[in-house]
Amino acid sequence: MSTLERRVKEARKEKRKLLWVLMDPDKQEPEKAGEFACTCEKEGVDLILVGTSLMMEERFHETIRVLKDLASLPVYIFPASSQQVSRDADGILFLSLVSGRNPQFLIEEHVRAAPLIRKAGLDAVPTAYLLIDSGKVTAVHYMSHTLPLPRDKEDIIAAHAMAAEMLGMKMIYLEGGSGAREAVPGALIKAVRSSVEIPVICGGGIDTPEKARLAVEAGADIIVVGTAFERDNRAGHIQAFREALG
Ligand code: 1GP
Repeated sequence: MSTLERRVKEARKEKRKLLWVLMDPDKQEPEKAGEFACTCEKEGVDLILVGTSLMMEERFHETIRVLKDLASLPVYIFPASSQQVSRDADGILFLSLVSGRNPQFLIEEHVRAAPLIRKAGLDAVPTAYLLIDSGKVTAVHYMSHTLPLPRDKEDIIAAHAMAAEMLGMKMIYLEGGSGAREAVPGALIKAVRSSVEIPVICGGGIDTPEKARLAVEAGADIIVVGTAFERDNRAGHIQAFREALG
């Protein structure tokens, strides 16, 4: 079992919901990201994900280094491609875009990344990534050349989650896409939660503490927030999300 799975398992046993923050190296300087990580740590954030759908700046590695230097939170890569592997991170969500049918994100990038991940000694967590339609074309929808799952087709989405669990994946990531207009609906989170045993991560468009609360009440174990903290990264704002998770 990976280190991250063990941590999440413990939290679930204690009925503690987790708050993960997504940092995009394209959107801020490494030093700023480092300062923000320190605030996150003080406010009870559990983990930092680092990822970007394009990598327009050359500061992916530098950002991870600074985050690890300045804060002691675990830093995991949330990769968009096999080029996003850094030996300074603690681990990586080894994502399969199972909502789509593009072999590049079902096996191709994995084959390219696997030797690099092994060499870097990263904690790799096989994670099923399910992109859910959120009312607009998001970066991941466009860049991955895959169709998101229709948000009202709970049975089809639950079947994807079941298949991922049967294939041995260790977490489900229900994703509305960064900056999604609408977060993943509670009824859908419930449907997935009741279909699988493995932890459910939920992100995309969770831009208020209320939305975070609704997602965990519906059964999400982990909430990922990115855009809302890019807009306002003050301690009080993070605290409000933390409190919403109970
Ligand atoms: C994106 O789920 C994450 O992959 C975070 O989404 O930026 O909308 O918070 P937001």
